[in-house]
Amino acid sequence: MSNHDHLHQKSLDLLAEQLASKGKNISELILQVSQFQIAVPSWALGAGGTRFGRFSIGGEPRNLEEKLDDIGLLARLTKKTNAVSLHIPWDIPQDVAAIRQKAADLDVSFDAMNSNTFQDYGQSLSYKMGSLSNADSAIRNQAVEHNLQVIEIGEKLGSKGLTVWLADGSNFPGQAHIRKALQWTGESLQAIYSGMPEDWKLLLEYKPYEPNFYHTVIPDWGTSSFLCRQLGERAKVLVDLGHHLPNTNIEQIVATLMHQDMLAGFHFNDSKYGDDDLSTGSIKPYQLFLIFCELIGGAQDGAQAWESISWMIDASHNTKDPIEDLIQALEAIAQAYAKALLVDREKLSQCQLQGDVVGAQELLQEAFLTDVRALVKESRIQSGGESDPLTYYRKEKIREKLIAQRGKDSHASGL
Ligand SMILES: [Mn+2]
Repeated sequence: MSNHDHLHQKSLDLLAEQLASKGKNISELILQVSQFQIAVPSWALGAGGTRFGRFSIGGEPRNLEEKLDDIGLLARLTKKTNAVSLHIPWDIPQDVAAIRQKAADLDVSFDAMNSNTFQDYGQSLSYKMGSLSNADSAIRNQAVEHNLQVIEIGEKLGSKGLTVWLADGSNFPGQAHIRKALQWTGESLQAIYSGMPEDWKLLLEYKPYEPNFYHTVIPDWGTSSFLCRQLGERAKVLVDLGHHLPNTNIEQIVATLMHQDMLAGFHFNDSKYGDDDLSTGSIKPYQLFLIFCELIGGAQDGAQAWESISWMIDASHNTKDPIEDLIQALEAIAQAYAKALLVDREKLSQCQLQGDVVGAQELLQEAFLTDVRALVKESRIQSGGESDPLTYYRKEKIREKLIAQRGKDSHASGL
């Protein structure tokens, strides 16, 4: 046993003893953490950009096959992801059977599909003035058709969901008819929903602003929720952590949506100011923990089934190696989840009943301040992953190898 392994075992034993004294079984927790898997979107594998430009990191995946290779690598190292979320038109498979086979060989499945009507890519009518909400019905129809094509591609790959994020809105007062834009969006979504297979779900994302800065057609969870209710029970609200105004209580939104069985899933990232798309857990780890507390509580209380919720990372930035960033994000999510599992929910309920504010805070802090890194590491080792994925990635010089294979100036398509 190396010194490193020895220290890990000691940390794990100590944590097991600490948790046992509070009535928690570490083996069960390890299993729960191992089972929790988070999808990775195809666009997170290349360097992102800002409106000022983009810096290549080299060795970026040049096509869908290479994107699958990168996800397969992440899956193998971390054992925390087992699915990829594709973005159409960039990820249209040329040979569906070959792509399905490659994904199966890598133990990667296809998570929810993503349509794109937030920019033009050679289609006949422009989305400059909106897509599903456009005042011109021909443009709305084209956008609906695009979503139906995305569903068709997803069906062939075995996906079970469609994520819709609309950039639609307006930049100046008077530019759009706010009520009509909402009405048209509802009708367009209805046409898309009707074209979805029976076992699919529609995940409807919201965002307060950007790229439009005066009004956004679906700015918040309430608007998304009411549109979903018009569609049917397989349409639910998708929460992207970065899609909130500063200081919004996201854990409350999660609790409210779960209370109504209306939470479709999550897009994980972190934010300092807006939709910053920073690495999950890099700015507000306590908020992430509190969100997981609501998720676990909602599932345990029977408000909404844990299995009905989709999990995905949605981050993009232009400074880090994207694979290293995803390793960090997957680790941060697993840590927040593990910590939230430690909360003594029965005691918390007692505190709430008795009005013991201090006791309630202590219970949450105690769980949050527990060092669960050995637990998360052990779950990865037991699942067959690398004990320290980041160290392995650097030691094996994987980015250097990818640059040698794919070139210094390779560009990942997707955003
Ligand atoms: Mn998102």
